[in-house]
Amino acid sequence: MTENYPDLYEEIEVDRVTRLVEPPMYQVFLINDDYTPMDFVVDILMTVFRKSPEEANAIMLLVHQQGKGLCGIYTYDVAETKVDTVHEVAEENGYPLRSVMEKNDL
Ligand code: TYC
Repeated sequence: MTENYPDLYEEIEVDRVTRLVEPPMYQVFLINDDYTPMDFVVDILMTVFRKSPEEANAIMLLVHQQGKGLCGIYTYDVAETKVDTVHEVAEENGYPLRSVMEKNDL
């Protein structure tokens, strides 16, 4: 079929290869501050980042002690939504909690 349409074959092949390329991934971090309550951060980690209570507590303590901690690695759109959700929920509750995303260059 496509042997009669070499251009079409090439397009299909390019499309197939393009789809196999993995999308760039983004690390999402929480940033420590002096005002957001620990329980609130644990809650964010469970609800926004789908962590277990134990994982959420461990990440919160790491952020509290080291200033910054990894919460997950996602595609651009998902990472951006996580960051926006953290800021929205924090603002609604009057806390200065910040989240940042960084391209994961491996
Ligand atoms: N440092 C905060 C406190 O002592 C807790 C905290 C942890 C805040 C992690 C932000 O991303 C954060 N209440």
